Amino acid sequence: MDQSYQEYSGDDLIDSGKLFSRRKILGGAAATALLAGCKQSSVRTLRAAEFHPPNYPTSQAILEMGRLMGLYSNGTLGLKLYAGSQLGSERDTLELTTFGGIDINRVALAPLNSIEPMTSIPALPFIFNNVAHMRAAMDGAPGQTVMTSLERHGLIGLCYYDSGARSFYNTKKPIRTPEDMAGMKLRVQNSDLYISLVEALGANPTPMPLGEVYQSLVQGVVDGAENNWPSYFEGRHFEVAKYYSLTRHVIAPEVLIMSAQSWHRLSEKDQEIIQRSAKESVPVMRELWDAKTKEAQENIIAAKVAVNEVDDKEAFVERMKPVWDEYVQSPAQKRLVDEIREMGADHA
Ligand code: GTR
Repeated sequence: MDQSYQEYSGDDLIDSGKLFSRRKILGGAAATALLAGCKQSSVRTLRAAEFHPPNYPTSQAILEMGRLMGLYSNGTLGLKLYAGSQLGSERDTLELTTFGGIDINRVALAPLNSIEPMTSIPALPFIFNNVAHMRAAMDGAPGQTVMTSLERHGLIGLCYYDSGARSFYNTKKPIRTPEDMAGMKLRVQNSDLYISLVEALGANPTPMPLGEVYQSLVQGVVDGAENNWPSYFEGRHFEVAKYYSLTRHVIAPEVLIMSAQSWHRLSEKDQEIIQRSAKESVPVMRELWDAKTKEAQENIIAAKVAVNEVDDKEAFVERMKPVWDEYVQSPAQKRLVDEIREMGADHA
């Protein structure tokens, strides 16, 4: 991979457990530099934001996309990646993206949930049977429907990246049944859907940015959180919260979006190159993701984290009925749910 596209500022704090706090240190200065704009030249350099560190699969996939953009445009299109949350939380960068301050952004569906109700559907608990089901649905018509829904918010969907399955972890005890979660204080992403999900399980949700979770676990502000293997590992949360219970309650993808303002400034040819490069970065991302998940699992198990399966997945599924009722309301949402469910038959 051509590292010349990798223009983040280098000193990633990967071992410190403070990785996700980087924004507090660099955010202001980096954002000012960013908004001051790039130098005029014959190369159009798009600014991309990524919360995760430079070595994370999503960051590497965005860099691959930049490499492909350079290749297909004979060097007239470039990409500058601001990885490691230099530009702020996903919520902050999303706002910047909608008005064109950031061109390309990789976000989870959670921060989009409050903006566009269709994005809640792939984030519904237990909607996908497994990762293969999620990949098939999001690569197909359901994924396209969700992307199209973003356009009315000034966002162009480029492609989906994997995010594995999210499970609960905490500092107290293994979670085997929903009853084990009663009264637990759990960090959630800033999304009403996640708040409802945790409440339906009898626990107390605390929305906060990912960058604050490590300290909050240390200080007992929260008892736990939920995430996939790589984020539980990269954020060093496993050092503090030693119980990881495989609820696999959400298998939502992440999405690479582009500011519609930036998009409409490009020629049709450049738009095609960007679209093609994004699509071609997906298999690269998936390979890196699978490897990262394996690495995270091995390290977490070696660190003597107590990993457990839940007693009965159906008991958790059962509790999610009110969440579905609350977040699946419009006919378009219902159609999307049906379409995704139908595809599940091939991925039982
Ligand atoms: C990670 C995901 C991030 C963010 C984070 C969180 O798995 O890659 O985009 O959603 O979880 O929990 O805030």
